[in-house]
Amino acid sequence: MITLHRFGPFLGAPDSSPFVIKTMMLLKLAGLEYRAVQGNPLNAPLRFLPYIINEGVTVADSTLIRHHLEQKYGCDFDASLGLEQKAHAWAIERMCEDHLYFAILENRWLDRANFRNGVATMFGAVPAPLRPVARIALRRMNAVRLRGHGLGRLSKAKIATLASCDIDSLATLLGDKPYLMGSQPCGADATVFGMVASILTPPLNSPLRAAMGKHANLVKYRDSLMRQYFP
Ligand SMILES: N[C@@H](CCC(=O)N[C@@H](CS)C(=O)NCC(=O)O)C(=O)O
Repeated sequence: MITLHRFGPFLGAPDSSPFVIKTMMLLKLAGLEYRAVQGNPLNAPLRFLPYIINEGVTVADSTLIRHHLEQKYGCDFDASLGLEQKAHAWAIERMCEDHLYFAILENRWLDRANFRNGVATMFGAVPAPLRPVARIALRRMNAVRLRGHGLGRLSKAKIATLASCDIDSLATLLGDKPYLMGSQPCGADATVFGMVASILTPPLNSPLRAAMGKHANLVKYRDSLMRQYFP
């Protein structure tokens, strides 16, 4: 049995982390049963969620979890893709995880109202007296992470402009296909769905949500994959 350490459902989305949503979807695509438990990033191997424990083996990082599933269970998430499509899929994943994600992070953690109405409500696993300190510590940690990445050094307006380039590209790449690469879901759908659902679903006031909401195909994609994988 695979144990997935995750945060938990978040304002209508399957989890507060797009990387956890990605991992859940990969497990579903692979047809593998798993048990989801409340994770604590402070005890996690990389101080991040998700991580899994599978027959005594701990694997952290959603992409390394994917590699582990491929190696251990022989699942091929990209069986329907040619080499060039696999390269596109990888590039799209990197755009989402290493760029767009940081705009989500800024919007959720640094915007005061979104922080209060969103991630600040996710500290139920922390003992009540420690919650205020944990909130401040994690908010600071994410501010440092954003600055280290570089996106956090830009103004809110510039972050929104750059994130919109990602969002518009995703909409163009998806086109009118049911999945990112065609009529079959592939590994990158797990990443893209994680990001799209994380931006569109929580009712937070966000320029990213507004930009994505203008793309009917991304909204349809979120609705359709949500129905299929997270009914
Ligand atoms: N590269 C990692 C990124 C994971 C990540 O950034 N997780 C965030 C949540 S989205 C986290 O656990 N942050 C620590 C925290 O919120 O305390 C992956 O693919 O799993």
